[in-house]
Amino acid sequence: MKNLADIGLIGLAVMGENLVLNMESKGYTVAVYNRTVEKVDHFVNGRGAGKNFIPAHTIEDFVSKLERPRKAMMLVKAGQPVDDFIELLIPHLEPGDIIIDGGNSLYTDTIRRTKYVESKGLLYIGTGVSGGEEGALKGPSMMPGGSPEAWPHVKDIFQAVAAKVEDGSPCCDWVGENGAGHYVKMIHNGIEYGDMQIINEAYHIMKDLLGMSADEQHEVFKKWNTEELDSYLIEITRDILAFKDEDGEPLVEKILDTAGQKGTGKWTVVSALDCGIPLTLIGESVFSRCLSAQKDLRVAASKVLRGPAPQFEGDKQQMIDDLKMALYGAKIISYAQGYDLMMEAAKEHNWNLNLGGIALMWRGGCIIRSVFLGDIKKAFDNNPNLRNLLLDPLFAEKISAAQEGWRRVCAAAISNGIPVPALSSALCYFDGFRSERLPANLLQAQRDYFGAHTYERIDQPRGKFFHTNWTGHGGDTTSNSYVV
Ligand code: 2AM
Repeated sequence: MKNLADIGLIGLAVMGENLVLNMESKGYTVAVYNRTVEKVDHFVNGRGAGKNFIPAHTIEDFVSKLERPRKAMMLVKAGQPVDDFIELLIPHLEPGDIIIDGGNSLYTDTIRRTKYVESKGLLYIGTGVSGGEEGALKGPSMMPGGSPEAWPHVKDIFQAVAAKVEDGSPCCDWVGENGAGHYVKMIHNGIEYGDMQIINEAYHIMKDLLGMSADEQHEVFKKWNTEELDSYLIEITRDILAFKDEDGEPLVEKILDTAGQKGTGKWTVVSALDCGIPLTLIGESVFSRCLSAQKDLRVAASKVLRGPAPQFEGDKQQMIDDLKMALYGAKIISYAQGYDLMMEAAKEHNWNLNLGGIALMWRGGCIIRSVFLGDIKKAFDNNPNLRNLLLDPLFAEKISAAQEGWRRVCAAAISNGIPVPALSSALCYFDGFRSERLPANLLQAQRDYFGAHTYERIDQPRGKFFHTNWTGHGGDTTSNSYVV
């Protein structure tokens, strides 16, 4: 075993243990440290026994075991513990050494920390790590951002441990400056909310409108997983639907219908609101979880509020095929919206985002991994300046082909009283996005009427503003000349 480690890791919880076992299995020597120091010995004498791990019992000891430039990675609880470890590490590091945060940090914290660590002459990386415990061990998706000079020093290690797609490409590449890696990880989680929500809506329709059993639904998901919807989330849904409780009944039907959330979906939507980007599908997905959590209120409401009793009279197989199209169309919208947000955030934060690379990073190893992401990578390879995914010729053709069935699904759900907030709002977005003219002319008139907010005219150059005295008794003062 080498005397010095290629990289060191602080934080031996399950994710940390699995990630270092993964690194070691790729030929790297790893120094390990943990706040509760007994865990270090427990690990090196347990799962790490006989392997190339160097145990450290103090931070000073840990740093002294690292090869230069030192790479000190943390996988600790997000928040204050990350700042605390940065403070503990800094006095022992030298210029050019690298601090890496692989936890679930909020990107604004990573922006702040990058600036701070760089001000001390050191380099910083904040990396999203997705794929859970199993991913950490067998190959996660990794999304690193931070100080660009740090990337060449960790590239080989990160790409060695990351998941690989069929052609061997690693699901890890440089994302961009400061908080870009953690931002992209946050968007990944938001997209995960959306992918899950549209699958849930399809399940709801199969169950309550088409009257399908869990076994029948299982068969549909099984087939879908061999086609263009092939993805991890379709795969696990297939398996969940087949899973029986002890009494032989589907377990899924015995689970209480109140969704939890840890906040990453919410933060994605908050960022979309801040950036002014219509991220409608993910927004609806977050709100759907909120509505599901109001269980007691819904139970009370169900006793007083009536809607149509679902009744399906069409061709069942046609509706199942339509559902696939609805999922596919909505998925294109969700990713188009997610990319739109990433592009806007990149502008605001001055990130040189690697857009095609992001699709490849999500292609394997993480929760949203899917065949679909390969097409997104191709779209950005074909046109690195693609302004919106819906303008890519392939996606434009695919969404166009999906819309007929997708519209039938939404119409059937709405007329039968089955909520499809994500599928339908995505369709509304599609119709809005492809509209040369929206009714916002009336909106501008209303704003000008009550608040003298002014408007532009279609027969005058952009940037020239008008105000009308709509009632005949308002003045000529516009809201540009006074602040209410
Ligand atoms: P522990 O084993 O000493 O609890 C995941 O919880 C990881 O984050 C663990 O390695 C845990 O260390 C560490 N962690 C949690 N809270 C911490 C804190 N306040 N300070 C330092 N490390 C912490």
